[in-house]
Amino acid sequence: MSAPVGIVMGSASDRAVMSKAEDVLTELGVPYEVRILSAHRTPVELRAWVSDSERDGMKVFICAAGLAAHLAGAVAAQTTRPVIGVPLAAPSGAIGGGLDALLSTVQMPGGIPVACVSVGEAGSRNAGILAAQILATADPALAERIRAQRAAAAAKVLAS
Ligand code: RP5
Repeated sequence: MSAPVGIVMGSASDRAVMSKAEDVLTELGVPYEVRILSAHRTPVELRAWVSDSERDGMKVFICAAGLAAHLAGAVAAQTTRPVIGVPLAAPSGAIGGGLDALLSTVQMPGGIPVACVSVGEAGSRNAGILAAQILATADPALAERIRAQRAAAAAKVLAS
């Protein structure tokens, strides 16, 4: 049995940013699995992981990469489960701020959707929340935890 959410990233260098997605899923009580697999460097292993995970019950895939960020698209090509793409600003990127990864992730051809969130840490956190929201359509207790988390965030803003 797979965890309901899979977080896959192209490199260990992506892990610090993707810890935001892990944190929010932990806060919401959603189990997840983390893998480092690359659309370009490990395409065979990536394909096997998506196929095995879908077979074993994974419901949502979060895919994060920098540079020519084809990871989310490569996963989406192999599953009909929802795929969330997180573009990252790779330190080695020559195009500033992750614009390369943003365009690579968001510009999917018709028929193979990727839900692309914002670049970097905000996108990482939002990817975790969005994955939880997808699961919450069939889980009222999780939906309530998401509502409570959002209310707490609003209260924090109003108190500042
Ligand atoms: C991408 O290339 C990874 O997702 C990472 O953001 C970027 C740089 O990877 P490393 O060279 O640090 O392994 O595939």
